[in-house]
Amino acid sequence: MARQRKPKHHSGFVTILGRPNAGKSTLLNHLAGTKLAIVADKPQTTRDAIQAVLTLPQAQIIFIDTPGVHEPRNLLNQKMMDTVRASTREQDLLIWLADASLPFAESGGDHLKLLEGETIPAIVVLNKIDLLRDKAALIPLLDAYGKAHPFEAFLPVSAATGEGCPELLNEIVKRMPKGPQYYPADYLTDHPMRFLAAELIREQVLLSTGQEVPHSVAVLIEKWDESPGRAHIAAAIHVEREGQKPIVIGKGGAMLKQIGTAARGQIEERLGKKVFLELFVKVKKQWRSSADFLNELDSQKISSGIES
Ligand SMILES: Nc1nc2c(ncn2[C@@H]2O[C@H](COP(=O)(O)OP(=O)(O)OP(=O)(O)O)[C@@H](O)[C@H]2O)c(=O)[nH]1
Ligand SMILES: [Mg+2]
Repeated sequence: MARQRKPKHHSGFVTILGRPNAGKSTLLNHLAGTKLAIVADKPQTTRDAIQAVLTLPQAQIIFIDTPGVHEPRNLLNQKMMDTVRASTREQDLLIWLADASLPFAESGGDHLKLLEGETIPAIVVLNKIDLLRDKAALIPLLDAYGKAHPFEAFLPVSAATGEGCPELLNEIVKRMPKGPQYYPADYLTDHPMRFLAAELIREQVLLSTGQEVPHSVAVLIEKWDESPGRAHIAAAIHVEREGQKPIVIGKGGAMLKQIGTAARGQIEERLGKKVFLELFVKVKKQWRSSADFLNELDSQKISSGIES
């Protein structure tokens, strides 16, 4: 890890927290200028802490996207909440991201106990302002957040359109301590390509299936053969119940084909080479409560990170 000290250079770690679906991953991707975290209109899409390193001439910011704050119901959920709590430690700034189109409690107000006693500076970012017909709707939210925690700043944004994001980035950079450039300028994330590929496949399953499948899906890469011009990847999409298998496969395999085509395109773009992607659907009963299976999923996160 190259440490380059420049005069007046600032650097720091910024964690993005909030309820599921608030738009944390959308914001991370927007700030990083590239897609590193998957996005879906289903709650609990993100299951891990996802790092995105933004290198500016005067600062380097390491953003951390986290799973949505929720009440854990199984081992996977418990691990997700452990990840959330661990991601609040030793940070320079916490962003509490709230969906501004919802009332205070649903937007995240009910889960602010996570920040109780927290001494790390925190700001509130009200997202999805593109959905508001009248920006005056922000006033009661700002008032309620202001009363609930000593937040240092309040910013309205739309992570989808980018509105308010330059102002947000200014606020963040301003709050970063003086420090070195921790990573080379082309370094993007700590997770390996294998993890991102599995996530991109899972994203397509989430986007293609209804409410009955998302939480039950896990993707394991079973084969990864890369040559200079081509990659051969085989992945297993695990579901929890026999009944979910035909939903993911679709009529005559149509759904699985659609998932594969969309995921392959994105993996090819990231790898910069042709990809042959083989997908299988497997049933692993109650994998969300299996420590062994969750460890296997975790092992996909080990190895070197991605550079641009
Ligand atoms: N209209 C609008 N939709 C948004 C905006 N930001 C995110 N979304 C949508 O909100 C949904 C959830 O976005 P994510 O980025 O996956 O939310 P998240 O907070 O990471 O969710 P979890 O990973 O489940 O905790 C997706 O359908 C996004 O496209 C925004 O600014 N405006
Ligand atoms: Mg997310």
